[in-house]
Amino acid sequence: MKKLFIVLFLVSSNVFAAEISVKVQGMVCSMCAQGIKKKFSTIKEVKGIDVNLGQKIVTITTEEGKDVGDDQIKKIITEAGYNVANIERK
Ligand SMILES: [Cu+2]
Repeated sequence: MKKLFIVLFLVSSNVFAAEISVKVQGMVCSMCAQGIKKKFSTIKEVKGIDVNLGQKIVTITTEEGKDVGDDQIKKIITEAGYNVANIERK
């Protein structure tokens, strides 16, 4: 029974919350990271945002059943002064 709950939890967390990995060119320091985090945190569909400066990857976790479109992601990052190299969804 315990196993079933774990399986259900894993399935539901994968189906409803999307994780979007965005490769961003031009991020060099923690100020860049903070600026990007701030911009994304104002979007209601965004549950969490993580910036990996070493790999230049911004990971966006969305609220359950919500999505942030590629166009919107590109717009935010471009307006902040950076370039989107790649967007990957899991
Ligand atoms: Cu910077």
